[in-house]
Amino acid sequence: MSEKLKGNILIIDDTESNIDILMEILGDNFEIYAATDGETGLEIINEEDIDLVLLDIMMPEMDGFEVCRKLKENQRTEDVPVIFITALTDEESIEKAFDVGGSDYITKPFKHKEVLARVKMHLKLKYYQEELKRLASTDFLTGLYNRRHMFLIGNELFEIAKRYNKKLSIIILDIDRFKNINDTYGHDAGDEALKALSQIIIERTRECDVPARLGGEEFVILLPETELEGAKKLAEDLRKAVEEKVVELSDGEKLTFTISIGVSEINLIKDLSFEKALKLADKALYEAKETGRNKVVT
Ligand code: GH3
Ligand code: MG
Ligand code: MG
Ligand code: MG
Repeated sequence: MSEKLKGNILIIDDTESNIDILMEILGDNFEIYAATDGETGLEIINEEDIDLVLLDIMMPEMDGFEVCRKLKENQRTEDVPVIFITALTDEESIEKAFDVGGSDYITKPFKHKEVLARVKMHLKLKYYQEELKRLASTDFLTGLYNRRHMFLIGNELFEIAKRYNKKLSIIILDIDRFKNINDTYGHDAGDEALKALSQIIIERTRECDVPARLGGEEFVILLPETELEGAKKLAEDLRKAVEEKVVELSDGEKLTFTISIGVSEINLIKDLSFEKALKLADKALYEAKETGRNKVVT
């Protein structure tokens, strides 16, 4: 990561002079937001992209413990680190601060360099945590989601679709005669084909779609709020785009290839699980392969 850490820091303290001092310590390195009461602080954190909170404990109306508790209950803000910064030095308060989800505890009067160092450390930790989370759900070669993430989200989307009677379609696709591509042009060329296909998928899917590489040369796209007709249209679009794509290899060779696609819409009554719905799409893919490849079957 870059040497200069960036981040948006929210200071919540009912004493304005405390805010001023903290701003002086942190203002050069970070974007600072400030609130003099918990309610306002929670509003800011819900509206802005806050990376870390410096939180006073003793405040009228809502104290810092309560603010932290509320912040940790909210899925949007639960991962934002909270550093308590307070005049309270008793053990019970320290224990409570960590119990309600605080990441650190600094007592007033504080040392300026220590505040800056701790803030930087917690921002770094947050960055690495996010990076780990991202890596755990990403396919390294293509940048699409990986198999693990697809199943995780697939099961979630399936439950949502069932509960709220929403549409959900599944596209499963596989490169035709991929073994021949590897055998003829080499494994690196095969990888280039996988990346080109992924790019085509990314360009044609929406923000809420879940495009994933299942493994090898097989891909799945989950399409929330999409009926079979819409999914079929996208599938046909992808098939054509791949057919027309010419991949330029590093040695100047030109590579073309095709894909076969199976499509299914989750039938809320018949299908009892996400896995079963996926199997239906897979059956359609198998049929596409059996009946000539480079086609879409539902
Ligand atoms: P079909 O049209 O029936 O799908 O035939 P196919 O040759 O595409 O299918 P098959 O399953 O026989 O071969 C898949 C090949 O994909 C075999 C394997 O070596 C190759 N493969 C799997 N993962 C990767 C990868 O990450 N990169 C490359 N270059 N090849 C891979
Ligand atoms: Mg106070
Ligand atoms: Mg194949
Ligand atoms: Mg395959």
